[in-house]
Amino acid sequence: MERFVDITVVGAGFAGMYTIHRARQMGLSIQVFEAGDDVGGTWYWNRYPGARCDIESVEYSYSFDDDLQQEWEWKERYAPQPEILEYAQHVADRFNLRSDIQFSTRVVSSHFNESNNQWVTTTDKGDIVTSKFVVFATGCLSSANTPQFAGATSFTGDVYHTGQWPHEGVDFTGKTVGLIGTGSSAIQSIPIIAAQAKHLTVFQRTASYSIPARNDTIDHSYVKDVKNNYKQFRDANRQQTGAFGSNILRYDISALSVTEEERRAEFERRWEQGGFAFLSAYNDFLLTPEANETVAQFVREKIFSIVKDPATAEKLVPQQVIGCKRLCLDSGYFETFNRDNVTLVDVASSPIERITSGGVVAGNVEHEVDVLVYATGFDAMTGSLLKIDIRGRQNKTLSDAWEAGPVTYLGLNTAGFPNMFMVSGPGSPSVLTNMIMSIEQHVEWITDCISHIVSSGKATIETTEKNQDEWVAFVNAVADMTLYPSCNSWYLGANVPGKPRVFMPLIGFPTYVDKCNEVVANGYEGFVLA
Ligand code: N01
Repeated sequence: MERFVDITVVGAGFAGMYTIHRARQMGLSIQVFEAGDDVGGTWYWNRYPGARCDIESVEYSYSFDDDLQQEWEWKERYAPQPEILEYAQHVADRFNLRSDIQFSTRVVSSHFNESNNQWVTTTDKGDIVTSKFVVFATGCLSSANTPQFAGATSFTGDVYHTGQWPHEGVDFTGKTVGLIGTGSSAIQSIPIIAAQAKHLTVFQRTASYSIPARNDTIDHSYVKDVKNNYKQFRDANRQQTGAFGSNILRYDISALSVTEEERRAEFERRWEQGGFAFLSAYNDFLLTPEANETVAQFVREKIFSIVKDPATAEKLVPQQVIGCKRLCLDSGYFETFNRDNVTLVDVASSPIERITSGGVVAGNVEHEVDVLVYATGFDAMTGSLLKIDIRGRQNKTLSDAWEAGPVTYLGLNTAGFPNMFMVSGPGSPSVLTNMIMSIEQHVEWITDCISHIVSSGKATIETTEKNQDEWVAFVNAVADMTLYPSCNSWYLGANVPGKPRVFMPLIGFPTYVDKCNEVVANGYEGFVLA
């Protein structure tokens, strides 16, 4: 296919889907390419057992259409992956989005042609599309990270990655399974795999803090209340740092300003309640090590009280700051280590040396397994962008422009790449928020901007190096006011060997939105419109 459109979009997850809807409303032509064979993005790929969102269903959903949010009925407090995928498919049907999406097609390159200010995008199916604008809706957690262990290809059993799970599912019955990683994906899948497998060996490099999710069927009277006031509910959520949880009780006081007894009673209440409310009791958990330690210690004691074998409990107890890696929510994670068929191997003290044809070698011990599951996360925020050969002015690649780490203005655009936008790019709040709220805000900003460029007869919009350097410095200065940079998280790129360490997401959704609106009110301040 060779054609010209106003906007080429890469990705048909929640960001790409909403971009189609907005572009149509503005009378702009659009071509979306999607590697999967249906919509859903992260919820299309992450089909591992137990995959579930940990933002409540009534919040983790589009707000742009009131009829849509009124008619859709969530079944559980936290929607499981199949339900979210079904929701994405429903939206695609309802707004007839698929007609602008070419599925099973991976974008290979996107080059800016300076002679006519157009982008030329090519795909692995031989398509060539020319467009005035290109929007990368490629997702923050979409490029699976598989560590390159020596001997990995010699393994003769089945190998899976949680982020690229087979559509037909996996039956672990009777299998001896090895699972590498103990992040959110692992913590959700381990209890289910353990219940099915003959034996499960978990290879843990860093112990994770996890809070009970207390998932349940949805409370219909709560949903009714939300739906009666959905707009106010969404507006209130947009005023929260993470764009969710306006219904969470927060005390605007230090954890250290109350007695230990009061604090423990509060933590206990929140542990029973489940979910992210746990880290919201006081206002300084992520600001001072002393406040953080109060809650970290509470969780450590909970782990000791749940896990019966003291040596295993000792290994499962995290030492880092709580919340500086993303907090996990679980359904019976620590309890799983009380099962006879589950073994925990610490690979921090004795790293995985190699994979053999039938096992994993760590600390000179070969752990025999016949199935291997990588729950090793993602090359987050930049991985999917940098896999595409993106070139801006003077044929400069995005990889070169981001050699020392991603540089963007507002997480929306990079200097030297005119008319190119990223949805929830590095430098925007994205992964520290309810992603769908962030996606809606970005897609609306981007499509409004495109509409403005088109109607004002301008050829290009792009930021400058000075603006983006100042923005990256600002994002990092905000992070440095908190405890976030204190551990090796994927927010910093620390999980991928060789990846430059830059704190990528911006903390604080409401102030970010104000800044984006101010930029527009000041005639796209910080961008050059030519
Ligand atoms: O990935 P992760 P994830 N040797 O990067 C380990 C979102 N999400 O897929 O911590 C040994 O968190 C690594 O160890 P370490 C959510 O934002 C949301 O679980 O780097 N181990 C870690 O334990 C989440 O944060 C939901 O020392 C190695 C694990 O692999 C994000 O996605 C559900 C290793 C990777 O954990 C990513 O979560 C799932 C090595 N060489 C995901 N390399 C919900 O909404 C890596 N590891 C609930």
